Amino acid sequence: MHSDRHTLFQKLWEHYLTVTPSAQDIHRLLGGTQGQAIVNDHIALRTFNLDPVRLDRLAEHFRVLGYQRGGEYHFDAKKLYARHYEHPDPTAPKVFISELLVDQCSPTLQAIVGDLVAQVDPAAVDADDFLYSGAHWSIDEATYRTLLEESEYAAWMAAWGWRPNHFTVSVNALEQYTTLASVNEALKDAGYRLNDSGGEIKGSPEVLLEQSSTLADEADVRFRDRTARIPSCFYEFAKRYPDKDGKLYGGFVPASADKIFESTHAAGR
Ligand code: OOG
Ligand code: NI
Repeated sequence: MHSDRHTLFQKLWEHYLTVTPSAQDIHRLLGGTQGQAIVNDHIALRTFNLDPVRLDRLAEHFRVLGYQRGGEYHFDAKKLYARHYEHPDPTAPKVFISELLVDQCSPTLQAIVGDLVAQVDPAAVDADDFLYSGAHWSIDEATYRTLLEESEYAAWMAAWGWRPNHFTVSVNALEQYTTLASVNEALKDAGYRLNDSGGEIKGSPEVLLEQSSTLADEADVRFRDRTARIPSCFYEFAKRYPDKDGKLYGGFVPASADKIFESTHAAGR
């Protein structure tokens, strides 16, 4: 595990960019006209609720860096459970980690995913690079398609493995843009497609968080039998509002998160 937060996030960012080139361009688009660097609100990671790769094991990489448990979130229809982690240093990005509740899925999915996870060396889970180590297996395209019919999340994990699913621009920290709507307009003007599941803007000032995201980039994944272009990772934009004590809300909103997950869907492209 990394002993330095900045090194870990730098590595995560580099690996994210290899399959999400639009993030680098959007970074420039939103930050290019100002001296200040883009602030990352949070990253998200995905996993399965199977040993040795459970949510808790991923969270351990952040716990050793001083992160603490935040809220927990349930997504019954998608069969997902999630938690967020936050750091006493308010400039540290938050971390949103979800896991697929594999035991609630079909016997076919359980068999496929069980076989993939069995190929992970348990020692690799604690290694420095685990959170950006990708897939620890090789699958054929038909297996990917079988998973895709039941759970887009499972298929995404099978194709991409462990890597940050997205980074998030803190709109609060942008100088040129004050509203999420104006960020969205700039992105669309530049030709980016937004995830409009649940509307382009998820959440509201009332729930203290507004979010939007691009539709995931597409990147080549090497299946055992052939290489195919499939959705990879996306970029998110978040604006937080102060609670009644004047403190910026630091949690997540389940109804919004439920739609953000769909940024990796291929439907409607
Ligand atoms: C996470 C989706 C939820 C948020 O900010 O609400 C999320 C994912 O797609 O893995 O990131
Ligand atoms: Ni997010």
